[in-house]
Amino acid sequence: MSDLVSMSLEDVHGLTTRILLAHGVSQEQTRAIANTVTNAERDDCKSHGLFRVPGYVKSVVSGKVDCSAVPEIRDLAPGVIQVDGKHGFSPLALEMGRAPLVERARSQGIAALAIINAHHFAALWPEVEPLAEEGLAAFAFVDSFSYVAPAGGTKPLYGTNPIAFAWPRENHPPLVFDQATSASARGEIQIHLRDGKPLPQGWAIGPDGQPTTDPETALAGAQLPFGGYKGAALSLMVELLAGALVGDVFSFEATARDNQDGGPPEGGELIIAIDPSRCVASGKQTGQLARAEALFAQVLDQDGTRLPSDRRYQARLRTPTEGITIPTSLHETLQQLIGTGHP
Ligand code: NDP
Ligand code: PYC
Repeated sequence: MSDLVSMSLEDVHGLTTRILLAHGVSQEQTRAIANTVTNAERDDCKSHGLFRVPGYVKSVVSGKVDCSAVPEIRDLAPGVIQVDGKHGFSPLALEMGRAPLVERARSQGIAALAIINAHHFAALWPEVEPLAEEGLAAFAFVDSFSYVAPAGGTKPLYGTNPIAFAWPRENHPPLVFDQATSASARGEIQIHLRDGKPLPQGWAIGPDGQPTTDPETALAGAQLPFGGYKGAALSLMVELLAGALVGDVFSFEATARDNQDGGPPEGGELIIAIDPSRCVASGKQTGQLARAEALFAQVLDQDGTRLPSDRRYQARLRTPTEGITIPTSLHETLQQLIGTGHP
């Protein structure tokens, strides 16, 4: 039997939907998660696609997440909107906050969306790419569980805390980067464990504080920030923005209050959107987007380069017709989740 199962994107969406509905997740939460999972598979983001569905289910079965939650939007200031996820999953909260954020960024020049009380288990580019499609530059920050040692330390404290950024382009999809502030996402280590592969050097240390390439030892120990103290400083910043600033938890607090069901952490998130046309004096437009294109051209002029997000966009061209593959073991797990309604 092949180690891989082929699926169309429609299959991905349908399977995710059936599993979540079978576990009592509301129609609206299900739709938003199924879109997020399908888009991750479409863009070949394997650590945050179907791989995450068993975790979503675990958090429903354990009662950690309110799978019928209806997020609530609050107006905190002319340029600040809050969406309270009401202890549900984050994709619906994000979806509900997007249009008001765009409207405020256009009217104020810059605006922020603070999401609180939401369980985030996804890639971060879906936060910013649609904003750049609306002509805005955007940042997003989210914290998670304590996985990463601070620079010089050996015990997990920070989350893997990704940062995403998007820039609008004319005649191209947006430029987007989305990266953990750790040397790797947690999901990448879990996938190495599943696939029986050693980790690259520099991703983690074991509980004894010594470097390790063994995924199991790494998961029991601590992940390392990327680039030493520089990545650690960015991770600290994410804790402050997605935790303290929006009035939600730090990663170590999310860990302390979690029930260890293997599902997503609950916490906060900050998204900032900026309207480029409001950042220069009227009548003094500098052709910001055209200038950016000149920079991108210089990057691409050098052999061996590519722009961040190009790999995803290449996958996006391919997968609607060619479909995707997942490991047979994951496919079996997912099939069981429809049949039994249990993880
Ligand atoms: P990667 O290191 O795989 O990629 C980071 C970024 O660098 C991407 O935008 C990628 O673009 C770009 N990139 C990669 N190679 C090149 C290159 N040669 N030239 C230019 N750009 C390049 O991501 P991570 O492992 O850090 O994170 C993986 C995912 O995990 C992310 O989506 C992140 O949001 C998610 N995550 C989620 C967390 C959460 O709490 N929800 C926590 C941590 C991570 P491209 O995509 O096109 O390859
Ligand atoms: O892959 O590091 C990760 C992660 C944490 C929460 C969701 N994904």
